[in-house]
Amino acid sequence: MSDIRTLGEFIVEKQSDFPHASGELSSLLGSIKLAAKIVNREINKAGLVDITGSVGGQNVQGEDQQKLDVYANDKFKAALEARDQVCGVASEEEDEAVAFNKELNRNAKYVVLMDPLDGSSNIDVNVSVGTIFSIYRRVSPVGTPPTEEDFLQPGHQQVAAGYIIYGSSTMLVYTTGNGVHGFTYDPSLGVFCLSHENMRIPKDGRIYSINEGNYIRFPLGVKKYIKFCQENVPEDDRPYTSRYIGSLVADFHRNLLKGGLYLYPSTATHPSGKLRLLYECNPMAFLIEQAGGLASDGQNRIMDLKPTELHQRVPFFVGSTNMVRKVESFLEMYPDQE
Ligand code: P6P
Repeated sequence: MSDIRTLGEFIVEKQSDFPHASGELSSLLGSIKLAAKIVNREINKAGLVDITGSVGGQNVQGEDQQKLDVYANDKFKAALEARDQVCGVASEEEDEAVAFNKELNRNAKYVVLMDPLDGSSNIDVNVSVGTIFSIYRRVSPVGTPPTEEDFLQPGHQQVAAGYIIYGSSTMLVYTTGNGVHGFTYDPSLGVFCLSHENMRIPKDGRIYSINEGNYIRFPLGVKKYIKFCQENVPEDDRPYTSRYIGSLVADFHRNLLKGGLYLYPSTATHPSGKLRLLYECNPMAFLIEQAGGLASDGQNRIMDLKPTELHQRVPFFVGSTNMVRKVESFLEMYPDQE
């Protein structure tokens, strides 16, 4: 029992690593932990009760909202509002940013951006889904409602980011800028236990994750990269393999552990790419850089992009350093859409 280090204990232990540690960020992370347990419980029984399937509504992305999307969004918002560390939230499921109007919340110094249930179209077929979160210190004056500028900060301003993957086991993986740490949920104890301290992604890998159904409209450089992977069977190593789950958190998590590259370039249906900069790409970029990898839009470091809109999309290439650099080199050599 003595070797179990819970997420709560670890956050407090590492609090001193965080500049101006005042316990507020620790408390904020604690609220995310609580919401994750609640959502995990519902996902694990989704097949048994009538909570899967669509609510009939659509979110700002024009995507059918699954009941669990709405449920997860509500639970994370409620947990964040209750702990008084957050003055507002932006979410894939909310058209506009949500300001928390209690006095204590207005005096809070953090904002949170989140995709409460990414990959939710996979719920009904029992494939792993995830929650993605990104935390910034507000730039508007404390004591006032949050402004758009609080939510449109570049990714390098993040103070923390992470995801929960609801898979064969449920894990919470986060960074506060001092490495990436993974915790596996033990439902019998009701705690997240440290299982992956200081996660590092291999500099190179043999797994590429892309929806090849969109091949015909990929940029030429991406087509050339896929051909390189398929034809470049290194003498001294394993050939490349294509692994695509269709759930960013699941593909990202596997590539983080084994080495690999996730690609979502511009396509016919998504000329700017599909992934959202603020609450998918930036948090994943923070995590991958803290784990020794890279995240790019094909030319630029994701975390250097200056956001202009809450739900803006960008092309997204994230994973092992050498693989990101390789696909960037092909995009530079062949910049045109073929
Ligand atoms: P496609 C889920 O909707 C998501 O945002 C990511 O989790 C996933 O990687 C991607 O979109 C899947 O998109 O177009 O391949 O179905």
